[in-house]
Amino acid sequence: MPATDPYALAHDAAAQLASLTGRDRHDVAIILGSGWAAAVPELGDPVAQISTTELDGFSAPTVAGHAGTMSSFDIAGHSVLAIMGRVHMYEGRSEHDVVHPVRTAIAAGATTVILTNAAGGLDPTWSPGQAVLISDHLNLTNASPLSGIAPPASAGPRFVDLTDLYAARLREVVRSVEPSLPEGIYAGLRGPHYETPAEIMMLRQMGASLVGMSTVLEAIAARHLGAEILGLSLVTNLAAGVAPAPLNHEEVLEAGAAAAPRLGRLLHATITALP
Ligand code: 8IG
Repeated sequence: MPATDPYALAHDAAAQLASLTGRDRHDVAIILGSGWAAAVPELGDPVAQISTTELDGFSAPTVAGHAGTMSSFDIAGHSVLAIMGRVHMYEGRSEHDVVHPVRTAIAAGATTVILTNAAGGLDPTWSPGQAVLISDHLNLTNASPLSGIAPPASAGPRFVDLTDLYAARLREVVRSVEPSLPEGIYAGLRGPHYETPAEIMMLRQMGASLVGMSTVLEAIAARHLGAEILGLSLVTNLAAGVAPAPLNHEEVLEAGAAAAPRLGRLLHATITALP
């Protein structure tokens, strides 16, 4: 029987990951968002590859563009775990389900967590295909992965500080390989509907320049467990009212597929530049 305590479940999944991949630990984890799958071949030849459903606590994702696989790579002395198959609260999953991949990766040893996503852009000067460093977030999901069952003593206290959540140090590493990348504040909403133009106007006034349906809960859970976080958005559409045309999911997938190889090279170069 899989554990019901989410922290114990992540430890069990990490032990299964180690035995299935033959690797004791991973030190960098990348969560690949929708559209980012095509970035993976740029990371090199995987040392091991498993289906996430082989691990406790993972169930099959339901959204096109989110296949459930984990691939292990060696990049410049780092053991890197690339996780595809994010789940979202709009699929009816709990906040604990949403952050389970991140908790598993950290239980497997990851001290650096790279969270990627596809997002709507609120800056009218951006076009689809623009990559943006996340500098901070607005958690508008009305949820926290630290609610409910108390974290074990081995984790930090649940009243966790979120200053410098998206590490300035890691943003500098990325900019050392790609100086032109802009940064922005990511607003995380539950979705799955996109926003109204009035809501986008509100988010702009709140300081957001990116909007999406993931990342924020994973960032909180990763910080809670002491990992350093890098957030990268791929703008695949301009948000409602910013662009003249209505939004659709196929467009998002197409923009992701077109940009992903370049982003894969960016990830590879960034990990290579990590100390
Ligand atoms: I890709 O415009 C992508 N994901 N909420 N709004 C929200 N999520 C998104 C959007 C968007 N684009």
